[in-house]
Amino acid sequence: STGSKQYGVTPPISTALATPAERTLNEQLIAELKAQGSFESEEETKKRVQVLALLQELTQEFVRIVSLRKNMSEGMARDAGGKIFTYGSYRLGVYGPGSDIDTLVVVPKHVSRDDFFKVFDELLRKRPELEEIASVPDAFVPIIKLKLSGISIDLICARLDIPQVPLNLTLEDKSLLKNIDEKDLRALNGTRVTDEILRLVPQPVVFKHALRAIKLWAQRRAIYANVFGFPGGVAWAMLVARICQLYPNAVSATIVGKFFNILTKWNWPQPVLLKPIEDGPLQVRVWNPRVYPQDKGHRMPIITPAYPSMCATHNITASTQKIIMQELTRGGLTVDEIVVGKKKWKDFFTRHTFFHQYKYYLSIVAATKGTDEDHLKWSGLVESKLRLLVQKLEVLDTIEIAHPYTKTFEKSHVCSTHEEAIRIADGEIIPPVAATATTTVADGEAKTEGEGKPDGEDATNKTTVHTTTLYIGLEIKLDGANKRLDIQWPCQEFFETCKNWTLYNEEINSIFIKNVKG
Ligand code: 3AT
Ligand code: MN
Ligand code: MN
Repeated sequence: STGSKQYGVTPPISTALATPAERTLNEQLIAELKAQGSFESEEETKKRVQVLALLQELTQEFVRIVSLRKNMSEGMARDAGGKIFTYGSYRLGVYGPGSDIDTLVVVPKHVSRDDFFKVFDELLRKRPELEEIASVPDAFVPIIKLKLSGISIDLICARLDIPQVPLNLTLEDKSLLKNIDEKDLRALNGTRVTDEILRLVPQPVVFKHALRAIKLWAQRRAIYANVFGFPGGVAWAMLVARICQLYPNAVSATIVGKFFNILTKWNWPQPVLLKPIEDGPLQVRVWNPRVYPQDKGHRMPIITPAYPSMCATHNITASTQKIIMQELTRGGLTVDEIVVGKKKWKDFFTRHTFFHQYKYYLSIVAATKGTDEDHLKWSGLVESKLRLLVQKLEVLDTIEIAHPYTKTFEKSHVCSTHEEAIRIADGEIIPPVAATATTTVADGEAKTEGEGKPDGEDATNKTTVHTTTLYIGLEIKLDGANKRLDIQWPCQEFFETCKNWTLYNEEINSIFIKNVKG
């Protein structure tokens, strides 16, 4: 039992301990998660701990070197400290064999982000464990992506307005956010939110196993993707955390059952909160639907617990809300059948049927005649705008649901003639990214198929065209006055939005939309 402390903004619904039947169901759930490959081996986890220990050592070395260069004494330079924190799936305890470690380096005020990209970068490059490294100092959140001993690391840095960063520092105190810039604030946010979520759940292990189950379920049902208008990892984590607060003594399998029970009946747009929203010392916006019309428009608000609180689900549209609600209903019914012994947990994780569900699909293709890097930027832009197309489609009288698929299909074509390249980039030749490809695509990541590295030896005379294809399933209602489906206008507007991108170059970037029958 978890005692009498109240977690969350209301008292619990039930403080009952698990029954023997619930314990059995819970063991079966964890066995199924194991069978599905959700957990990595103890050995691999040990390696993560070692890599993190190395990163902690390098962080202190980094701060020491920079401090000495600023004329501090050896003693002061050591005391300046430096500490790493984690966020993302590793911190939440829901990482699998392929997960990265999302790591934050916190440094005192005399160490700059510039130092991070020069001095820390250099220290990393000297390490024999280093396998890959790529710095992106001008990103929204500046980042060094690297691989150490086979483990991918997303490394970000935050500078605090304090002279020393000791090993016992926590990031809980919001006054630490004073006098730091926006990039530092963003870098701190991931850890502050995950730490707070973990502090706000009564039994972290119960939370972690339940979240693993919900995360795998959401991925299999193709409703895990923040950019495309579904909840992302942090939002799913907060939903599970809220259920844990309401049933503080339950086991994970019970939490999963209650998850559907509560969320299918939730009075949206009432927000899901893990604690009361706090005011703070900064001139930054805190989510507040009474003040901001934009916030009032959020359909399924799930609010981050750390100051400054934000809505993690502002991307949800009318269509994606319907799809999420349908999936919550299906999930709930499946768990009910599992409880009475009619189904197994395996059935709960059954894959979606997106490509068999609709009569009409749109395929949206972003193409680049250029390098991988050129294409990554253009396809990223188009992906980030897809939900705007969804919103323009779903308001039409003829469209009931515009359902965005949560994965992309990538292709590279080495064209022997310039004409061929132009025809592919203009959508005349539809690249062979048939909808059936989905059966070969694994969870989590988009799969790159096809011709392999285009920058081969005799690529000099050839033009490479990269394409990214996205899909939207359309549920249409043609009745009475609405006899014809006309999507000209939404598509045109979408093209214009994409082409308004500051880096858009009509010589290399193109976009087109095709109708595909189911
Ligand atoms: P994996 O187990 O790594 O697949 P994860 O939940 O850790 O799952 P990520 O490593 O992709 O997923 O992301 C971890 C966090 O980093 C989630 C979010 O707070 C932040 N993040 C990731 N991508 C972006 C992005 N493009 N913009 C802003 N924040 C991001
Ligand atoms: Mn991660
Ligand atoms: Mn990451």
